[in-house]
Amino acid sequence: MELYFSAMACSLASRIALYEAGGDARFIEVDPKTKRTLDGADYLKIYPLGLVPLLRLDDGSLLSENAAILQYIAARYPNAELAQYDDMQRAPAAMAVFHRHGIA
Ligand SMILES: N[C@@H](CCC(=O)N[C@@H](CS)C(=O)NCC(=O)O)C(=O)O
Repeated sequence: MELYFSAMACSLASRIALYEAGGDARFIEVDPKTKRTLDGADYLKIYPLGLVPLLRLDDGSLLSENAAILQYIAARYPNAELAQYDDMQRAPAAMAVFHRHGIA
């Protein structure tokens, strides 16, 4: 799995979650101005919107949006206890994530 991120950007949330979960991920930095990764790859060919974060799963699927990536990481690594699975605890956590990212 690979997480595309930029320094000092909102992708830090997904990066921290992956660290906390102990996920086996490669972290690939994207320069937000040039839209190139540090090894020179054209990020726009990977993700035409050019935004971070972007998570590439081992099967090649791409996930964007912090709110979606955070939920994916929490579900994939339940032992890290990043999310609550009781309905009345999960709903307020979802509200916090969606509000934080301007969805609600
Ligand atoms: N709603 C998206 C926002 C993604 C986003 O806007 N990322 C910013 C960094 S915080 C970005 O890639 N900006 C580069 C640009 O606008 O060119 C999310 O939460 O993942």
